[in-house]
Amino acid sequence: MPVRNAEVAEILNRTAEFLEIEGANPFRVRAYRNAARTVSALPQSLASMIEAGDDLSALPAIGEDLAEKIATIVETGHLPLLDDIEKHLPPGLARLLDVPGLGPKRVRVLHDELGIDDLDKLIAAAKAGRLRRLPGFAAKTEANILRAAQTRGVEERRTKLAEAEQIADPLVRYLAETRGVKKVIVAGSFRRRQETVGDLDILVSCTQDAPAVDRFVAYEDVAEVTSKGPTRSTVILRNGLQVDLRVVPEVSYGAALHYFTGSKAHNIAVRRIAVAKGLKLNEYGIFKGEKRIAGRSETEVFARVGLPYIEPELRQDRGEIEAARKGRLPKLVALADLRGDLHTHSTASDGRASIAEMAAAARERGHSYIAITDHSKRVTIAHGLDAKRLARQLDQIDRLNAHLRGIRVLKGCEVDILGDGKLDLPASILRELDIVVGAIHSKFDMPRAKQTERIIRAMDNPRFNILAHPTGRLIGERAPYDIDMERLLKAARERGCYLEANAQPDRLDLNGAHCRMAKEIGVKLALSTDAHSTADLDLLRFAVDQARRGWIEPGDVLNARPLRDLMKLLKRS
Ligand code: DGT
Ligand code: CA
Ligand code: CA
Repeated sequence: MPVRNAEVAEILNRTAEFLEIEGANPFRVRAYRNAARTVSALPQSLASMIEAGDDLSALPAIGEDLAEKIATIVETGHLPLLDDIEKHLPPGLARLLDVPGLGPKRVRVLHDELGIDDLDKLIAAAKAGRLRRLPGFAAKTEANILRAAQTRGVEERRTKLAEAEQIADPLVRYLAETRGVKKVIVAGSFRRRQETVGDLDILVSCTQDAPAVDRFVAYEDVAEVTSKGPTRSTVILRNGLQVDLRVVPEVSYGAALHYFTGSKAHNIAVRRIAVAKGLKLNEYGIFKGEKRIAGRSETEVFARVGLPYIEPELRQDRGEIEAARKGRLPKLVALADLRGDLHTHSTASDGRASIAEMAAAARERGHSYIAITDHSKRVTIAHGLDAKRLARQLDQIDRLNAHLRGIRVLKGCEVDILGDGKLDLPASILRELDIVVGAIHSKFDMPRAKQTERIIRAMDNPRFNILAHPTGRLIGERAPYDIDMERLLKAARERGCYLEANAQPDRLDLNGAHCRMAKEIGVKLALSTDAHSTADLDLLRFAVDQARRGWIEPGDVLNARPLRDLMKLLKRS
C-alpha cells in the first residue's frame, strides 16, 4: 500500500514543528508547512504522480529539495531529517505537542525556561502554578493546559472531517465496485458533517449473495479486523480510524440510514414520537405490531411519524423536530447558492497563485466575484503588505478588472487586529478597499473581557467588514481564544459588521453552533475559503457544512448575494 498524501503531510508538519522547537529559521519552518499544505490539497496521490514520472518541484511551494524529500517519504515512509531530529530531542517533548493549546513556540519556552520535556513534568509544573509566570502564558492558559494534559490518553481520538473524507471516498468507491452492491453510504457523524468523526459508519445494500463483508475486510488499507459476521464487520485502518460496516436489506435501508446517521439524541426523540403513535421504530423499519409499514427510504420513515424530511446536518436534537412539526425547518444554504469567495490570498502575501490565476480559478468554479485579501504588514512571516504595496495591488486589480469578463475581483485585505484593537493599516488606504476582513494573529492569551473588547474596538473602525476565523481555534491543536461570543455578535450587529465561517479544514471557524448563534442574534455570515492556492477554492463546501449545521439559509449569507447587493451590505452607514 503506497504512502498516503495525508501521511506525507503529517511527516512534513511534524518536521516543521520540530524545527520550530529547535529554533530553526522561520522561513525554513514555513517552507515545510506550506509544502504540507500543498500535499494535503493535492487532488491525486503523490505515489501515482511519482510513478507517472511527474515533476513534484512543479507543485506550488515545493522546490527541488522538498521534492526529493517527498519522494523519499513516499518510497520509505520516513524522512531521515525528521528521524535525526527525533533522535536528539528528548522523546517526551514530541508528546507535548499533542496537548491541545501547546504549539512548538510554547513547547520551546517550557523546555528552555523550566526544563519541561515530558507530560509528567508539564502536569507537575502546571499544578505548582509555575506556567503562568512564563511569557505568553496566563493563569487561564495554565488551567487549560493542565486540563488538556490530564485528559490526554483517555481522550478519544477524533479525525477531522476533511481527512475522514479523504479516507472514506476511495473506500466507498471500492465497495461500490463489488458485485451485487447497490448502495454505499457513509452515515454517522460523517453524514451529519460534524467537524470531527470518531469512526466511520458505512451502510451497504446489495443482493443476498454479494460478497460485501469479504471485500470490505480485504481492503488494502485495513490494518486489523476487529469483528466479522455475515452482515456486519468492524475494522481498524492503518491510520487508526475505525470503520463499521453494516449490510442492510433494501426494505430496511431508509430505517437503517436514519438510525445510523443519528445523532443518538435525535433518534431517541424520533422514536418517542413513534411510540406515542403506537408504532415501533428501529433500524429495520417502522412496525405496527409485527407488520413493517415503512423502512425503504428515510422520507418514508419520517412521513410515518408525521414529519417532513429533516436534513442530516440538523439531526442533533436541537429543536429540529419541533421545527419540523410546525413546518418551520430552515431551507438550508447549499454550495450552489454561493456566488463568490470573500477571503483569499495571492502571491503578494502567502498565497501561491497570482491574482489573475485566482480570479480565473474562481470563475471556473462559477463564482461571479472573488475578494483578494492578502495579509497586512504586521504579519511579517506571511510577507504582509504595507500601505504602499497594497496601493500598488489595488492599481493592479483595477487594471485586471478592466479586461476581465465574467468575474469581478474585489479589492480587499486581511487586516491584522493589533493588541489594542487598532487596525494594522491607516484609514487612508482602507478607504480605497471594497472589503476589509479583520483578523487576530497574535496575543491569543488575553483574558476574556479584554480580548472581546479588543475585537469590538476593531469593529468600531468604520472600514471594518468581516471578522475572519473569529475564535482562532485550530481543531485538535489550538484552543479557541477566550471571547464572549454573544457580546461580540451583538456588537457586530449594531455596527453592520459580519462574521466569517472559515472553510479551512483545521479551522471550521465559526463552527455550526456559533453559526446558529449568529443567525439567532441576526448577524449575517461570510462563508469563505481563506484560499492560499487555486485548489483551496474547492474547500468552500466545508464552510457550507458548518453553516448548515447552524441552520443557516441563503438569506443569512453575504456571499449568496449578487455583487450589487453585496456591495451595499459592505457599505457601513
Ligand atoms: P462519532 O462516531 O463519535 O463521531 O459519532 P456517531 O454519531 O457517528 O456515533 P456512532 O458511530 O457511535 O454511532 C452511529 C450512529 O448510530 C449514531 O449517530 C446513532 C446510532 N446509535 C448508536 N448507538 C445508539 C444507541 O444506543 N441508540 C440509538 N438510538 N442510536 C444509536
Ligand atoms: Ca461514527
Ligand atoms: Ca460507529
